[in-house]
Amino acid sequence: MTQANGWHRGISRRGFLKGAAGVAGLAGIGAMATTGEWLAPAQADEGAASERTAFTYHNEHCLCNCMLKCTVRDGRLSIIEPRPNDENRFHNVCLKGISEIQHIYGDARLQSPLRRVGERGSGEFEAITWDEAFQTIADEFKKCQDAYGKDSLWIQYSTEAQQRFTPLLASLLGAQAGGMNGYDMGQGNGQGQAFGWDGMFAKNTLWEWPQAKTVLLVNCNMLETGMMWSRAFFDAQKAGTKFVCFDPRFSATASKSDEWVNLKPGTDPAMFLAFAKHIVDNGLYSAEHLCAHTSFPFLIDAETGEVLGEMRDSVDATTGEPVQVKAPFVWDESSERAMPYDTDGVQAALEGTFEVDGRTCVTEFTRLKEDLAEYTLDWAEGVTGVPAGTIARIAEEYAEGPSVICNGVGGIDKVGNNDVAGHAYALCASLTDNYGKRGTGCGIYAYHVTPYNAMMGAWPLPENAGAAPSPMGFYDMVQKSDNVHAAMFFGDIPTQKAANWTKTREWLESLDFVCVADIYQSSVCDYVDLLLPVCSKFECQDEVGGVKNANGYILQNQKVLDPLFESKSDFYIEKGIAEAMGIADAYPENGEEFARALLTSEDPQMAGITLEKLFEEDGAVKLVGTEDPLGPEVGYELATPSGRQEPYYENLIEWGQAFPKWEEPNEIYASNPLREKYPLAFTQSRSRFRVHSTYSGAAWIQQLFEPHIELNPVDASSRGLADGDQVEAFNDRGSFTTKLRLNEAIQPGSAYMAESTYASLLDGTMMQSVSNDQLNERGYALPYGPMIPFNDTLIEIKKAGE
Ligand SMILES: Nc1nc2c(c(=O)[nH]1)N[C@H]1C(S)=C(S)[C@@H](COP(=O)(O)OP(=O)(O)OC[C@H]3O[C@@H](n4cnc5c(=O)[nH]c(N)nc54)[C@H](O)[C@@H]3O)O[C@H]1N2
Ligand SMILES: Nc1nc2c(c(=O)[nH]1)N[C@H]1C(S)=C(S)[C@@H](COP(=O)(O)OP(=O)(O)OC[C@H]3O[C@@H](n4cnc5c(=O)[nH]c(N)nc54)[C@H](O)[C@@H]3O)O[C@H]1N2
Ligand code: SF4
Ligand SMILES: [Mo]
Repeated sequence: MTQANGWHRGISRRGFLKGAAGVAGLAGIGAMATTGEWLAPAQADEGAASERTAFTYHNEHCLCNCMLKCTVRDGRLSIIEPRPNDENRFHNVCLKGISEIQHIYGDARLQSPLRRVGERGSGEFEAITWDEAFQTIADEFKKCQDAYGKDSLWIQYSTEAQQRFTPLLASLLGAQAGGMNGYDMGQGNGQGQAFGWDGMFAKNTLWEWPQAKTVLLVNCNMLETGMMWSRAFFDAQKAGTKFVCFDPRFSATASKSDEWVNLKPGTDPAMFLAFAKHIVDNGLYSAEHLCAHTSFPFLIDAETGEVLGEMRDSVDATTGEPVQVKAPFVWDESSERAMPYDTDGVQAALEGTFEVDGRTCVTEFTRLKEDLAEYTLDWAEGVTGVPAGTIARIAEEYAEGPSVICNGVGGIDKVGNNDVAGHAYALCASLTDNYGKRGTGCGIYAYHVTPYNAMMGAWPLPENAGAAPSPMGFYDMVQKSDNVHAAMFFGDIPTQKAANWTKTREWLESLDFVCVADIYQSSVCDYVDLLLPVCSKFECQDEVGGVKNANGYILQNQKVLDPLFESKSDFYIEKGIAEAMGIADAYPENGEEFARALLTSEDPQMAGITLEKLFEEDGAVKLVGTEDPLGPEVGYELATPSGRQEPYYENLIEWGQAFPKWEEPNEIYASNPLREKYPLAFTQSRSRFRVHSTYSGAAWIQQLFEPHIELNPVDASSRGLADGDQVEAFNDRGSFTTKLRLNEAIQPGSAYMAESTYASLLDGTMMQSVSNDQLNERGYALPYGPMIPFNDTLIEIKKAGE
């Protein structure tokens, strides 16, 4: 494992250590340089060695939040195992968790504060003291905000970097703290409106799958991406639930499902539009359900699509402000006139054309039938590559119910037409009465393990504190002009939260100052001015390093070890900067004071959960009153304006998407002339061996999983490529180099890679160089904004160096 040396380009790690000599907190650094130096003696010393245990939680971003019991022997973290738990569902650990006993001591750690001495991108740094680092940051932040205003500073956290204490610095400095994410809400953008969602997840949980007859897994590899919740899949399968996995790759989840539907990438909307047509054409719906619980009988202007109705006074649920809400009309069959849908005794017509006040109107259902006309089974076979008979059969099984559509957030979520897919799922669920009852549902389930969330307390900030609003997400900021002149990132945001690395790199170079705080030497490190070493979740300065709410518990991050090398926690890094800026008074004294503030809450679910109780109960206390793993039944009363399922989106008429309408992906569509140059649709998704880039530099994990791109053997042989070749993947945006692996599980005409890995493991290149950054304009009209079309990317592959 030569990563640290490779990355530092000739300045050896020993050189850094010498440079940093004399810095407080350096204790023990020489002795713990590599795993090899400590593992054998630590084992040999068993028994004689001092031993203690402590408890912490692990990663958020693998969506598992395992509770861990850690054994420290002779000052070394030596054993990681699941924290004993009566509830089997939460008694978990994976290989990544166990391997932390090597990873946290590994060469990929950032060890001391480093200041860039060469050009940006040269990777040349010198070690400096924490005092120097804090003063430099304070000076640069002040310079920037004095010259360009408070919002010219951008301070943003990766998800994984905000799992201990709430970040405060952006709020205290009035800096921008990051806008919309641009990922993971693509299908949700099209799905949520029908059911009045306010977030990413389905309203019920995956524990009720045994009550479903069929679960459709779409763009979802949950057996790797929600590993610990695999038991919900297998328990339901044992109980007789049929799992159908829609994936252009024979994924781990496809391999365990009852049926695998091998559709072409980016074609999910076509699949589900054909489902809807088949359901409607064959009467696989209950007219009674449609009239009672959905908007299908609502009247719309036949020409404009506008929903007819009367305006009523109401109150906005979030702001409490008075608002006017439209009460839609239906056609009452007994009186033969239009009237509000909620009129007592109204007999709504499901279909028909009517004259209302001189306007020709149709019901939403009548419009749906017209809109679906072209989406025949044969058409869908042509687009998706799945036989028409298979599409028809699965649509019938789904319609019979109770059925679930469980979408992940990979695949199409990162393709331009993602919201159309989500909208089409919602349409199918609503048509077939597969929403609102136990064993039914639609949305993100695979990581939705508990419906219970606690409202935790907060550290009180000065009255005028608050982050500046971010007018755009990171993905936009790197492309458009804005007022940002300096930035600080906790984690590897610049390489992950925008596609097309060349543009991001240019943007980074345009800044006056960039600082990154991370545990590991991620790909972005070479391109910044200052690097700060963060300690892992196993290390704390105080006895408590964080508290959080996950999996229906309050979890505690206890000190397992003192911070390794010269690292500090994110909290103490923020506080150090605040001290240098003269605003440290606004911070809690220490972790204990911060934790107590977060545990002070009016939420009855948190009654009696104190810091002492968390220590007594080994770092995890279940929220009060959350015994039922299924959660409350969703019911038909939804937070939509009418309280019904509303799959017709009046606000999207101007986009031609009132009902979902097939739209090609942005780049990977079959007839794109660019395919002649770049014939491979390139999907990136997650792997059980990593949490995004994390574990890229974990030596033990690397023995099992090296960075590589996968191709079907057919595509490899037509290019003269063999398994194990070093290859270059490229398009007009850029290129990267990696190892090729042949895999029959990959559809011909596509390429696959697990995101993300360090540039140092890709010969200094970046996978993000090729990804598509062209946003779909419609995204700005949708609740969660535009999505980055990472997977809507065409590439070609050749042998490296040719
Ligand atoms: N090309 C391409 N790009 C993608 C995707 C894709 O499919 N293709 N997927 C996108 C998706 S869905 C997501 S969610 C994002 C995720 O990408 P990120 O948001 O970057 O992922 P995270 O896991 O939140 O953060 C990982 C980073 O935080 C660091 N870190 C971990 N713990 C801590 C800590 O306690 N403190 C600090 N300071 N740092 C810490 C890790 O070392 C690593 O650098 O990537 C997106 N980018
Ligand atoms: N171990 C681990 N778990 C994680 C993470 C991690 O980094 N590591 N990250 C978490 C995060 S932030 C996210 S966003 C989730 C994502 O996890 P998932 O929601 O499971 O998404 P992916 O694994 O990206 O992709 C799911 C599947 O979609 C398939 N796919 C690709 N294109 C298409 C398509 O056009 N149509 C269909 N139907 N399928 C397609 C891919 O082959 C893949 O098997 O994972 C989370 N869980
Ligand atoms: S990385 Fe593994 S051990 Fe850690 S939280 Fe995720 S699933 Fe659990
Ligand atoms: Mo994600």
